[in-house]
Amino acid sequence: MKHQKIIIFLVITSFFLFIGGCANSNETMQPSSSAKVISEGEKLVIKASSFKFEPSEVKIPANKDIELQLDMGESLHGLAIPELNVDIKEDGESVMINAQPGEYTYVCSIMCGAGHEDMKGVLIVE
Ligand SMILES: [Cu+2]
Repeated sequence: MKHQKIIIFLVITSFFLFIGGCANSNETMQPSSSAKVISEGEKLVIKASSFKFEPSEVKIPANKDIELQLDMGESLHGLAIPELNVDIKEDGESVMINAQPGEYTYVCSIMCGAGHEDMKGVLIVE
């Protein structure tokens, strides 16, 4: 009888360890919280200012038409995603993008000053 109790105890303990292990591995699968998530039908507005993009990390669904708009107010910047043939240079201008899964870098395409080279963002498509 004593052995049986020990075995039951071990089975229950390992069961909870197993569940705990699964929960932990799921946690590491969570997307990083810093990326702004755009769902299908939502417009992606990227704000450009001196010298950064907001958001600088954004996630969109793959193989869906997403409207991408550049918002820069009074400042003068461009928004280029070379791999997607995107190069917006007017405030409020928008284009439709439809991308394969992957990570694409967006950059400023107008020489805007000292921080120009630092104007970068990541478009995560998945
Ligand atoms: Cu620039």
